[in-house]
Amino acid sequence: MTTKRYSSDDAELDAFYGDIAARDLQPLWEMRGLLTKSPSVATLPHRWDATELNKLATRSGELVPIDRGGDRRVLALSNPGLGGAPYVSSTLWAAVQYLLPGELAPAHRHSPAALRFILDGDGVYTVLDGDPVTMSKGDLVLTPAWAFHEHHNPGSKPMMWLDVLDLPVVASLDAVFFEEGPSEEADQSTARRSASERIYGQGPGLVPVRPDLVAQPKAHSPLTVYRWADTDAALAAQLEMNDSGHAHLRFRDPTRDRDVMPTLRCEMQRLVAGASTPGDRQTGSRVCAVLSGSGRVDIADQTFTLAAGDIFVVPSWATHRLHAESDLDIFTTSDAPVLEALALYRSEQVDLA
Ligand code: GTQ
Ligand code: FE2
Repeated sequence: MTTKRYSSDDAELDAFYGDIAARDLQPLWEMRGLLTKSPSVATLPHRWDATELNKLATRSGELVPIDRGGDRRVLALSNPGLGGAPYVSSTLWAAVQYLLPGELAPAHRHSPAALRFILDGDGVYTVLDGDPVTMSKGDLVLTPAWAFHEHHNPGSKPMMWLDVLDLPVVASLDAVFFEEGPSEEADQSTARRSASERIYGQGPGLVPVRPDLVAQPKAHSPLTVYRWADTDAALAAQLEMNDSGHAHLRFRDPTRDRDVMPTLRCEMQRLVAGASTPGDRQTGSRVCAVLSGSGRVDIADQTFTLAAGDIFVVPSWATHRLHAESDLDIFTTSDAPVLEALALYRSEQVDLA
């Protein structure tokens, strides 16, 4: 018997509770907080400060060789509400990864999907199933589930970036698989543009017809990198089209009506100085990162100041509102496609003072 034993002041009922516990059974009628009116969420609103993240990542580079633990030098953002779990929310892993000049984080693949958002710097390239993709400030790089990936820093300066994975979702479904890659010396070629971009990222609405270039249908976008120049232009163009001072766009699979990956939604927002977003809340959790600018975010009953490089988490169903002090660019990723696929997605605007 390892299950919880309920107790009662009534001796007969108490004996009954002993007997059912001995058979690994529990009485629903004694349970509280199972079917709550609205989500009961352990994940807490939290913001990690850019200056601290940079300092601590730099120290990890001085102290820890790349080959210790998963061949990645990664600091996981651990949500203070999750009892020490290395998860930024109940459904998302978020981390900063740090790679020194000359280092290689060797190839592996896993069933959890990942993405990288580059908050600063350049010089690193990642190889996705053989396709080298350079990483620079503002770029979004996908690492779809089960794609081999390795990171190279052939440059002269260290680089840090944000990783987000759907690991807690996949782990809770007992579906984590991992495999090391072939250990032969990796291809050092740094193609200026990945094959993925040359085939699927050449222009809006343009897709290949030649059968030798059309990608096999996969569960994710065939475009694996979304360049900052394109995102920046799209945000600027939206701002020209309305006077709200708020641009908001979503990264999509260019060939199908869906998000970039089956478990992760990616969006970018720009607020001009002085602008605010309408308040909102949604089921599922969001991880946001400040690419540039300053301001603040209200999450539930807390307010956090925001500066470039800060990373914060918005728990499920927590109200959320952004305010820009200077022009503010914010990347957001969430588990929304998972909730949508299961018909559990809810969102609404909320009037916040
Ligand atoms: O870069 O391959 O933050 O496998 C966590 C797990 C990064 C990676 C993480 C990973 C990686
Ligand atoms: Fe990985």
